[in-house]
Amino acid sequence: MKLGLGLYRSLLTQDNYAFAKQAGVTHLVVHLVDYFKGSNPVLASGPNRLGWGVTQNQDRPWTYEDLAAIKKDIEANGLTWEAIENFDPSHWHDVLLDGPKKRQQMEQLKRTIQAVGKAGIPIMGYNFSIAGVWGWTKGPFGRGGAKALVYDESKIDKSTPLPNGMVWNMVYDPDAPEGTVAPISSEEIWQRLEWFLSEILPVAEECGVRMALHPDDPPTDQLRGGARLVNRPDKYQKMLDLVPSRASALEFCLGSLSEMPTDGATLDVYEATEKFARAGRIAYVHFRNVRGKVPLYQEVFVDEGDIDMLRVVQILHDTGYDGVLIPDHTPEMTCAAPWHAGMAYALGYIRCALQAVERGALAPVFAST
Ligand SMILES: [Mn+2]
Repeated sequence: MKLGLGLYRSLLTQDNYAFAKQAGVTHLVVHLVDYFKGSNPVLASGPNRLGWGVTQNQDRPWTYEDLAAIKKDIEANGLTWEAIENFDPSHWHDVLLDGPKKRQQMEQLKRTIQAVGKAGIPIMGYNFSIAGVWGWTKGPFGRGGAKALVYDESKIDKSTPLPNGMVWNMVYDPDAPEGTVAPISSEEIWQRLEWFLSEILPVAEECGVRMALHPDDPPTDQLRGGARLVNRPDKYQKMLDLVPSRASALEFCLGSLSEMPTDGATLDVYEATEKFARAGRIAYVHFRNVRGKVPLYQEVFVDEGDIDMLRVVQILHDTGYDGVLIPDHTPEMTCAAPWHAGMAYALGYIRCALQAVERGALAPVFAST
């Protein structure tokens, strides 16, 4: 197994490459989504009107040259580019929303996957979600007052409609007419995913790129009027069965899996890890811990929380998983570099866990091993 770190494009700097290597990281997962935290009063009006911000890549698809230049930079710094974390919402909003540009955007996504393959990036992560990551609060809720995220449904209206011009908790069209996105049923969202997969997977197969689906974060039944997709561990299998392809894989988020309610689920987080690792379907792992489940949970440091992370590492090891683990997100620590300190803490923990499992120092999980 390999130690990785997720970095936004804006964080691809010499200092951060050095930081990663100093922590023992060999592989990077890059989040290429650029966004602008604007101060436009119209956009900012109303609760969560702006979300993460305004996407900045309208009509500017990623080209092979863009990707090759980033890859060259990463490799010149002694690291390997393992995966792209997500599509940019401005590149596929109408694929998600079944809007008028969906076919045009789909064709461009195929060209993007061809560029990803040509650049030699083995994995394209994606999160097929209308609302995106929404509804949480960030504050000093973590151990020792660390800044961490809490999702508490008693404090929000999870049905708050999504404004026009917004998807995936980002604004893709600041000039969209007033109004909100119509509610989307579970059947509808699964149909949209099926169409997307049937279009993209043959291209991905051809280009040697694995498409890796992130589950819902938060894994609610619906959010902002849109039904969710993978909000139980079992629904990963439903996704894989929807359009069978060797290019279809999982962005395996332990935190999101642990946040899922247990009703209607036949797999827990350990069983899901075993099942999908044995099947060779895990493209890479988001290695983070959490306390609680929908409707109330909190993100915590990797060494506390509901998941026995060492047991997960043992399962991954015993089932032959050989991919990358990244910390995903972590609580931020009180110091001059809160994000870096949180990441360094998680990376150190994961590195220790990997060394321990490799020398047989962890308690066995399976009787036969
Ligand atoms: Mn995740």
